[in-house]
Amino acid sequence: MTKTALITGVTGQDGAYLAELLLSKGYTVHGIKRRSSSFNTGRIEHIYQDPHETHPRFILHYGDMIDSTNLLRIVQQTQPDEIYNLAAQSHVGVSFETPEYTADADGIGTLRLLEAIRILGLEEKTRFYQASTSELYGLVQEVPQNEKTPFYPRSPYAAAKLYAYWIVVNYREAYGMHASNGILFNHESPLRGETFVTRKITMAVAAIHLGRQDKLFLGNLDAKRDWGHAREYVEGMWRMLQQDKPDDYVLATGETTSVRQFVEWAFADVGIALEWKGSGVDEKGYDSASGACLVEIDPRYFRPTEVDLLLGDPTKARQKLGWHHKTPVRELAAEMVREDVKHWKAQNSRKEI
Ligand code: NDP
Ligand code: GDR
Repeated sequence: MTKTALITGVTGQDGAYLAELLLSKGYTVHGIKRRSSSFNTGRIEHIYQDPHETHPRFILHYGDMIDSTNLLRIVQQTQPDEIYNLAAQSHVGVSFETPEYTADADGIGTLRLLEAIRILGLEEKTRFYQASTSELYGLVQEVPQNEKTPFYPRSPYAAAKLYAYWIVVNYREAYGMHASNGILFNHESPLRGETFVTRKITMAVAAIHLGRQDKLFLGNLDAKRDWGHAREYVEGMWRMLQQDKPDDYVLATGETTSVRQFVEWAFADVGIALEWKGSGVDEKGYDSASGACLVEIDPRYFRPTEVDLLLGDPTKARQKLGWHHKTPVRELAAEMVREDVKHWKAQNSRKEI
């Protein structure tokens, strides 16, 4: 029997990879997209199916995590076997500027979906995946971080996701729902949003290499993250929902890298050896060959409270789900730079037309 999945946040990085994966497994996939005045389906263009086709397997619905009437109706219409709740205001820095909205969409939005399942009497049928995050660990208390490490959120985003994490655990225990939290450490790809640090770096490095941009402005260079490849992480999400029992799992690589190191790698991939001079907000990165200043610090990108170090321990996922990451972070950086060079070249040739 074909399974039916509903993905919230289908237009995002993970939504696009997950939709592709589930379609390849024969699922019928429903996705929720937000109404926007500009085009927001670029990442799923390649799997888009005309709704006029007979029996389309990929179907989009307008919706929003802050509208429970709409979520209820979509769950009722689609009767999903699996819901993947990926929709969120997912930018940590932006959550300091839009804290109430972030709490509503990321925290209460999760409750709205769980309630939709309950109101419709789908507790037995519908399995639920929640996009939880390593940001829950926040202030470093223990390294590496695993499923038992205490949480200490350091942003409105992380506080909203903390509520979502616990309401998922509570609905699992209270109503016997098959609801699981994937505590995912950072995962990136050429589809990564352009304001997250890895993609911001690779886009800028590619643009500098092609002479389209002079300089890259960044915030905290010393933050360390456990970066994996998004395509591999969506496979882990799916595996969580195929288990007989719901549970919570960390997905991570078990390696951590500083923002500074990632910047050096990205420049090295276009043949530039970066040299740092100065300190604090006056630190700058120079092309060691030409002496040109390529990286500067802009304190605007500092966060009021920072998460200094994330390093995950994926042992439980390896043992119970048979999941492990494959792409080393160095290779991930190279792939992102390569794709962004192609991206800007395509823009150039479009300009010439
Ligand atoms: P993205 O920011 O790329 O995608 C977020 C998605 O949510 C987009 O489709 C966005 O729509 C949608 N969205 C935002 N607000 C709403 C709303 N109010 N109603 C409906 N849809 C909304 O995130 P990722 O794909 O990187 O991450 C997926 C999930 O996993 C998120 O919940 C994120 O917080 C979480 N996460 C991500 C990690 C990572 O490293 N990538 C690590 C751990 C957790 P639109 O395209 O219109 O903006
Ligand atoms: P993060 O990702 O906050 O870990 O959240 P992001 O890439 O935004 O930041 C990583 C680290 O880089 C530092 N940094 C900068 N960050 C951005 N965005 N822009 C800059 O210019 C910059 N300079 C330095 C940050 O301070 C931070 O320390 C991501 C999101 O996908 C969340 O949704 C997800 O839950 C977590 O990963 C796990």
